[in-house]
Amino acid sequence: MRFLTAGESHGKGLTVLIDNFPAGVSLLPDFINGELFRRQQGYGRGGRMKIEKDTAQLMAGVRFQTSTGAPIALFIENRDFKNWTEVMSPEGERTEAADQKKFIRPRPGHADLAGYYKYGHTDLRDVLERSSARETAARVAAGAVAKCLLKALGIEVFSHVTCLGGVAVDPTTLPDTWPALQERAESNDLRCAGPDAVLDQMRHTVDAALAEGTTLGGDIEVICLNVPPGLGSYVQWDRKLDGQLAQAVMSIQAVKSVALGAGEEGGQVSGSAFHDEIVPQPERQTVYRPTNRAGGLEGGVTNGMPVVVKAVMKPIATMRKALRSVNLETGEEEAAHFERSDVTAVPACGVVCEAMVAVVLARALLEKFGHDNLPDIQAAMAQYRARLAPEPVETAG
Ligand code: EPS
Repeated sequence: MRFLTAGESHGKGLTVLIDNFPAGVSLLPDFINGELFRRQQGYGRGGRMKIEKDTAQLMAGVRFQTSTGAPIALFIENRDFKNWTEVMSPEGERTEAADQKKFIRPRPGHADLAGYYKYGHTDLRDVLERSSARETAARVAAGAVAKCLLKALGIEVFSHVTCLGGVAVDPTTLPDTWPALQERAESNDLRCAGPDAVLDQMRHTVDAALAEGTTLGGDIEVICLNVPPGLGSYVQWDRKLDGQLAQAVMSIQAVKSVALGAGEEGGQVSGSAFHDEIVPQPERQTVYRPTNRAGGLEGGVTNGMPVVVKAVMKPIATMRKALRSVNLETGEEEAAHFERSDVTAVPACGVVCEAMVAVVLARALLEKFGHDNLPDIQAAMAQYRARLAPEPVETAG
């Protein structure tokens, strides 16, 4: 299974094509649109989200809310396009309006300068439009389709924000069960499971950044429950699932760092402190892992513990208080380009991370259990799980 996206931030819309998705999976439009809605929320979003109301039109590969095994196509309209028709028209000639929206002062941290070098664009709008995080709506639609498959196989994926603009949640204050953590994160506009005081501090920090004309990044944790052991492989570098997860999450706009479990601490502690011991659980004739610092993967293979992926999103590169840049036509120093943007999109980025993780897990499951139709996949998975039974006990940590 793979997916591709097409579409510009202020173009007609976003197209998603999902190939090699099995038949027989229930794909409810309300669920897909609910995922798109989740991505549009979040404290610190800018004016654009008041214009858009993302909905995915199911264009192909789905009949009566069930996948047919044919390629799936979805389309998400950009409502804002009606304000940009003269600037973004694929069919018309270049207009004066397009020239007015042209910019040549690359934003540090954005793809502007790199895209200028690579594609030879003389109007950096041609870079901005495709590199924009608007494209993440398409990823979330693909992720929603992947989640439908995961759900049919009993696997759950959710996320929470653990730090925003330097305001970090003390992990000891988080709810102590996964359902409680998920519920707490879904209940607020920061998608954060920390206490109210921390949420207030985060909102205050966002307000201050808005006033100052700057932007904020943050940290996200994605958790996947009931993932069977044995997805991915250690036998070849490109089959390692940890590497595939890292690539998928790192490819999200503005993500600059990805870790699995406690991976970032690995350089600071000894092996005795880092690794998750394997202890017998005789009453269930299986093993128990008292900790999950590996984040559910050892050797690039899932080990039966929750898969935990951590991502860091850098602050958004479009800032009212612009950094130094260069006018690419004159070569003179000028402030970087600014146009309407978000102060932060970290809560939304959590939903995008879930989507990318869901796609990678779905792909790994299909590789292991077959691609054709859901009942066959479920039967293959049940047989595998029966061979392993009883499986390792999932820990909470
Ligand atoms: C983005 C800039 C803003 C964001 C946009 C990503 O858009 P605009 O320039 O139209 O205000 O709102 O995000 C989305 C449209 C979205 O759906 O997430 C950018 O330059 O990356």
